[in-house]
Amino acid sequence: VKDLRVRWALEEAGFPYEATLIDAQDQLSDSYRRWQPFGQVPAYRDDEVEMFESGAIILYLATKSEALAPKDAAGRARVSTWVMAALNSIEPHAQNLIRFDDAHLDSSWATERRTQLATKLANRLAALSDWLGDGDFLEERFTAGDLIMTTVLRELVDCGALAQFAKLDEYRRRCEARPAFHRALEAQMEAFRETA
Ligand SMILES: N[C@@H](CCC(=O)N[C@@H](CS)C(=O)NCC(=O)O)C(=O)O
Repeated sequence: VKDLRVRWALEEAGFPYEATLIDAQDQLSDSYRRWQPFGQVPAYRDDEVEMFESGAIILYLATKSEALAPKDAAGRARVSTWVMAALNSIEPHAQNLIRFDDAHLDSSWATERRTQLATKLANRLAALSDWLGDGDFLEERFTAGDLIMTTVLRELVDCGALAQFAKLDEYRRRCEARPAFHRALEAQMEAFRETA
């Protein structure tokens, strides 16, 4: 669930936060729809802003903390670029393949279509891997761009799409090894355990 992105960014920044879980009824309520028009999570608010869309929330938090983005305009522009690249250029292809696999279609047409989707995704992942090269992060240091990219790559672990991209998988693991990620994941899992 994409609240992990927001929790992780808040942990990297060292900003304390409170999470409120919503249920199916809240999701449909007028008051929640005024906050998140599609009834989805995450949504975020603080003393200054009320927001939805995980990418927008992360970009907002990045303006508040150098842990997420450099202060200079050029460095910030690179962070926005990578956040949008993760969400617009990689995630749609990842989701196409994941949704297709979820449908468990069993026909020769399905096999052909899966190959097409997997190839499109692999082309994007190959380009990303080329960019990364032997670097640790997408730019010189960890930023919100790596944070979002890692959450997108995580979606691909189960379908095996990362198997042929060892550097990307190492990159994902490197980012997930950050203490802030562990705290965020633990907090998310704790919320699930409490409401299970
Ligand atoms: N583009 C949105 C997508 C949010 C999203 O997909 N949320 C999922 C959980 S990860 C959700 O609320 N699903 C329930 C629904 O769509 O009704 C974002 O990044 O915040």
